[in-house]
Amino acid sequence: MRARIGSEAWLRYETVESEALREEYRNACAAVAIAGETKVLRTAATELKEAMRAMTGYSPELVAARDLEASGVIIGVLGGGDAAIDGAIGGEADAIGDEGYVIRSMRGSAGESGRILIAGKSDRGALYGTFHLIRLMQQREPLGGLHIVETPANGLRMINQWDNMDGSIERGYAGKSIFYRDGRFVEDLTRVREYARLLSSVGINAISINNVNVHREETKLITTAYEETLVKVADILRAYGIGLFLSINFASPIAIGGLSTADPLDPAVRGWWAERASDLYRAIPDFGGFLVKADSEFRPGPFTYGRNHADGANMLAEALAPHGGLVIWRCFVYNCLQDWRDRSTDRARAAYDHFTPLDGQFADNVILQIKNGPMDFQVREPVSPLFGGLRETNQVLELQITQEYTGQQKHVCYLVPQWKEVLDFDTHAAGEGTTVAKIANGGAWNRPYGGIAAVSNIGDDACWTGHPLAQANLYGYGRLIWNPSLTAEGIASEWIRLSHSCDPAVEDAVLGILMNSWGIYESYTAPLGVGWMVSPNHHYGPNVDGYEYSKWGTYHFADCRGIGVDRTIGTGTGYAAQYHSPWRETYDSPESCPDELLLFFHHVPYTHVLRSGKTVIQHIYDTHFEGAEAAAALLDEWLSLRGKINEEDFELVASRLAEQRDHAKEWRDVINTYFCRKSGIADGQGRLIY
Ligand code: GCV
Repeated sequence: MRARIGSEAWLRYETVESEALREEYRNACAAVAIAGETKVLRTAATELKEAMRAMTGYSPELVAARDLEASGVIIGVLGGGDAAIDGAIGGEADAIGDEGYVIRSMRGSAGESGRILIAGKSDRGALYGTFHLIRLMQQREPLGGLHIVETPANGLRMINQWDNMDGSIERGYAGKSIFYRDGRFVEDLTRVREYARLLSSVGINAISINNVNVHREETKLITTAYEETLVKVADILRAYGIGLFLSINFASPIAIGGLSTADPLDPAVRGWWAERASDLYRAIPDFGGFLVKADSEFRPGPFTYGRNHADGANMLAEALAPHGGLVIWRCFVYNCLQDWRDRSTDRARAAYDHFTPLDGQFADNVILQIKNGPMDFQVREPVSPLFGGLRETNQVLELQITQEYTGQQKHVCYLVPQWKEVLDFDTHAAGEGTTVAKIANGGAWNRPYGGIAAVSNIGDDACWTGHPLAQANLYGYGRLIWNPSLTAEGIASEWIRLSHSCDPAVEDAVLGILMNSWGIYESYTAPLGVGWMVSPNHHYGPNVDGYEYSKWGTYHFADCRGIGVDRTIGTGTGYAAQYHSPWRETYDSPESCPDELLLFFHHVPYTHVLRSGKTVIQHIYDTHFEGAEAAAALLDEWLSLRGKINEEDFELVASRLAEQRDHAKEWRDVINTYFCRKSGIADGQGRLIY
């Protein structure tokens, strides 16, 4: 078992064990040609050459398409001047969209293995096709008779970095930023290039490289002060088909522009943003646009000037439109300081209440970015009702790969099953079948833009993600948003084979750990959808009343009689009414509300009997005991893989799982003790802890 090389993650190219298969790959990829001359096509050819060299010991020659002998691989774009590529796409041009691809094996004459054509309508498509071919070889698949047609389900497939220029990462659990250190860009951008490879290999096509909380120095990223390095970063990303975005500070005209206002309707402010946009596009002609957190968690925004979100977003959109840029405006807006005695104000309602009245008022190049749930990336939340509330506005779904509330990459928590539930959720906004997947990709309402963005989980840590198993979340994110109909199991298995081993024993064991991990994490942390029982600010560890805004807001309302937040239409905050039928009725009644969300929607006595037949208090006790036991079993499962996983990953995962086992016990004891005291009800089996 060889050690991990640097930062390869799932682009791990172990030598193919079977001589016959090595030979097959060498013949199939005897030479590599690109049809057309673009940076991205060159990247594709170089990637394939490198993968071949590492897996077969043979480095295919790079030749012009016209010089390719009978066998080899041609990578190209439709209309790029190569008849074979045009032929390979044939009638499938519509099916592959702008960024999809066709891979086809063409039979050679006797004794020759023939050609493999990787064809896209764009060079990005051809690059994604090349990574697909490499994936097949990493999984030891035969290359004969290929006819693969793929197209991404989402136009925008984005990563958001929450990196600060001092090198820290907000909610980062894997070391320091790979982009910045000590107030400036890092000199050596090698890691940025390696990251671009990883992202591109799973189809990511956009990235914002600074935190949405834009601090003083980062505000200057849109000026010429950082132009030289930004151009270098954009070049690196472009070669992998990834567009560069920046998070901006809405108050920039004041902070760095010498203006006395940032009022979006002020002509001087509009002119200032237009100039910044022109400067950026002069340096980076394919610059993607701005990501904006405004009037949220104390960040500046249009409210200061009596304007609304549409006024703010449209002002930026006007500056970017002449250059083809986008404004991605986040909907994570709520009143942090609401009065806890006022039970009608509800953070969960906020995004819907703020944004649905503005539907149809946003410019065509504005996209609203909506978190998956109405609160903030808890282990369990309902899907944000805002997805069913907008018809005339571009939307993207925001997910969080970094595990802020799901174990901070010390606990294993494979999030793809959670994301699949979100994508599959049927909002019923336009009748049955209006899933979040269809709304996010723009299909439900025929919107020009759509897609998915997620907060990254990487840092400069050797394995990228702190916990080696957390790589599966980054990989899974890319694969799932490319094709939401892939299964969570299928994606996990693929990741295991690429990153660790094709040994079925390894695949079975790691798959079991990953697939059970979300449920296990949920069972020993906050119960039944209530969320938030974390320590203030850093959000790690059990603390029932600890969350920093608990003293102001509706979080769990546990008292001696019961627990949960009444979000019903009749007696509660009315949040349930933000859903279309049948969800509105389903959530509104404790009888029909799914158990796992009961406390999100209802305040019930501890003795309330769940649909499972257990009382709430018994459920809390039991799941916390079971969860802690299951967490301990994860470690035993992993230890059975000694010798089958490379030593470095083996030891690191083992130590993380040991920490998880201990921490799960702490969660169990803190939560169960709290509720035992609060409710005065002992566990039915007498399992009191203190
Ligand atoms: C970047 C949560 C996190 C913040 C984060 C915020 C957001 O509140 O705790 O760290 O800020 O979400 O998504 O803007």
